Parts: sequence; structure tokens; C-alpha cells
Amino acid sequence: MARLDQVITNVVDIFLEYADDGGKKHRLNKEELMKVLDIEIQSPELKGAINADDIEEAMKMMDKNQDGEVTFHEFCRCISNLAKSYYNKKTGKDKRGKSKEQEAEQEN
Ligand SMILES: [Ca+2]
Ligand SMILES: [Ca+2]
Repeated sequence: MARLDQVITNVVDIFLEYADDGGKKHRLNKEELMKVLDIEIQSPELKGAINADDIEEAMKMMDKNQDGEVTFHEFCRCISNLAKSYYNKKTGKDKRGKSKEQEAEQEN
């Protein structure tokens, strides 16, 4: 499989694998989210970026509508933010002290 094929199918497959484990289907509850972050993210930097070691904080960050569950939409937004923060780090963008709003404007 090509690399982007892999990335996209992985995001969906990983989400469903954990989300359908217990509780509601297609939703990550706190325990399921904890497992995803524990097992599927190993880079200390990425773990740090989403507070993976503090499940309450990670949940707060990912669960945008605060209904106690992470939907695929919320999961994708988080993955995309992680990708952006890695991109910014790699390209040195985060060192110029731009605000988040400015970055969003440039990328949209
Ligand atoms: Ca579930
Ligand atoms: Ca939610």
C-alpha cells in the first residue's frame, strides 16, 4: 500500500478498533482513549503534545463538545493538530512566535 493509503486506512482502523471495544460503538470513552494513547502513540513529543499521560487533560483537549466521548470527527481533528505541530517543529515555524490564529489563516 502507498504511504498515504496507509495513513488514511490506519487512522480509520485504529479509531474503530478501540472505539468499538466497549461502551458505545464508534465512540471512544475515557478508558478506550487511554488505551489508544498508550499503545498507538510512542513518540514522547507527540505524547506530550496531547498530554497523553494525563487522561483528564487529553480528554478535555480532544472531546470538543464535552459529551464525555471522542467521535471520529474529534479524533481526526486531534490527529491533524498533531501533524501540524510536528510540521511546525520540523520546519521551524513554531520558533517565530506566531499566534495560532495567524497560522490558521495562512493554512486555510
Ligand atoms: Ca466505545
Ligand atoms: Ca465528544
